[in-house]
Amino acid sequence: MSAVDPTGTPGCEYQAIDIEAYGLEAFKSPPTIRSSNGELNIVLDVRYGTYEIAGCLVHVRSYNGQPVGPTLRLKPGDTLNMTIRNLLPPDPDPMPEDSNTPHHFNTTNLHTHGLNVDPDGISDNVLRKMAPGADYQVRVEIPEDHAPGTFWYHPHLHGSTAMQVSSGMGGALIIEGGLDEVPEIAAAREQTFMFQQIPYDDNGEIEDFEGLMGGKNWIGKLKRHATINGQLVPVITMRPGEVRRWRFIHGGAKVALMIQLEGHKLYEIATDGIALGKCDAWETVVLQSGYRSDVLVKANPLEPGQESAEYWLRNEDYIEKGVSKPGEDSREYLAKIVVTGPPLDMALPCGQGQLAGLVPFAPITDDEIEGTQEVVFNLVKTGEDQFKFMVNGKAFGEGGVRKLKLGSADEWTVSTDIESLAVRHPFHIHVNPFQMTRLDPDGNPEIVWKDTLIIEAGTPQTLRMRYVRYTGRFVLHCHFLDHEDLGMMQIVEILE
Ligand SMILES: [Cu+2]
Repeated sequence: MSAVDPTGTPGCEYQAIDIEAYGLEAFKSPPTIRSSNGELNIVLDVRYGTYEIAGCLVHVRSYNGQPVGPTLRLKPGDTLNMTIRNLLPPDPDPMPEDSNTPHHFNTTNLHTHGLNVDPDGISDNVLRKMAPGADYQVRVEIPEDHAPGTFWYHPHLHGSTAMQVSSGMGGALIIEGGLDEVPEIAAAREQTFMFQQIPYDDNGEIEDFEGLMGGKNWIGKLKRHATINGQLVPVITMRPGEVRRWRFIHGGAKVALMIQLEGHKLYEIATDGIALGKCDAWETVVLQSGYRSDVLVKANPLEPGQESAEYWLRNEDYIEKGVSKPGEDSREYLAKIVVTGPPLDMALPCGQGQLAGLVPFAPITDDEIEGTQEVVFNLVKTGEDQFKFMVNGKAFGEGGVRKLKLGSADEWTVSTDIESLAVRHPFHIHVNPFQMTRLDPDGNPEIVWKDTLIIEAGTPQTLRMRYVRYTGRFVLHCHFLDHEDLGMMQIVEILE
């Protein structure tokens, strides 16, 4: 298409998006599919979808032809049975000599991000390949005592991960229970936000890997706008005093979201799906690619005589970087909250100790630590515009399987190599989450559980991880998914 139409398709130009013209419609949730009788059976089509984003008719790889996959809701003990029908055309490219050259954008697989499930066989096996033109079964057994929370699914095949996830292939995967049963939270309406950053070109396509590279491209050249469940700046209507539970998922490729709701605190109750055991009242919740955050929000009362009030859910990052100016570039705006109607007096479960019993894991104590693990992300310039992406000095496939012992726990140090190109990389590991210490909004240290964590250059992070339930091979990697396809990934193997 681009060969015959070098000027692009009308509506898809690289220009600031008018949210008044293309956004501000009522918030829509993706279709939701619930398990019943212990099973959730779903057919997921992997195919090109054609749909509109901000006046551009995009034509990109998708789940079911939609900008976001269906939300899957299961309970601990359930089985997720998926049939992945890969309806994409055959891969036109031969297998490259170096597997760290992005390739085979039409071959896929499936990862359940954040779940503690079997990484082998037809379960959460990211080493599987699902070539176009066939159906594939995925069967994920969720353990009876799995932590409830907000997780997500997306493709994870080395070579095509960034292309497919950037194109919008991802959906929420919710394990019910835990926080959901706290009376104040059960009473609150729940909404799931899949944040995406779809980097379509001026033809509405995503075919060029280079176009995915770098946050600068997204912010600078493309001028695209983050979407929520495929919508541009949706409108959420709440009653004064109403409490909502929002499940935030950063299903985007790259650029951080620094989320604020004007005039309101965001009461974080879970990080990467895992209950915090308290409410952290933040001004700003930072989401990096792959992160989740569950927050409660309580709508402000109206002033006497006031009929409604409007508040923007904003991305502070765009204002700080000076790329978005109110009234000119709308990218700071993520959603609009309209508070109207008769008041409600809903409670937040944020008093002393109300959520304390809900943390699903015991802290990993000093006594439990058996050994140490070190992860270093290296990004080395190898020539003009050529880089090598590595973990501990080795690109993916160059060897270096990390072996861990089932039932043990280690302390991990994760850093980025500042001798090479010092950039930040989000660390993500499959199968088992990790414990880390962060500062809460009052500046006091608190233990949280996560599966994805940004590692700033020059700031190593110390994490603790215990390896439970499953042996087998899986991966750790940088969750800038282009970096992953380019080699910043390592095989991990848990042995008896
Ligand atoms: Cu990286």
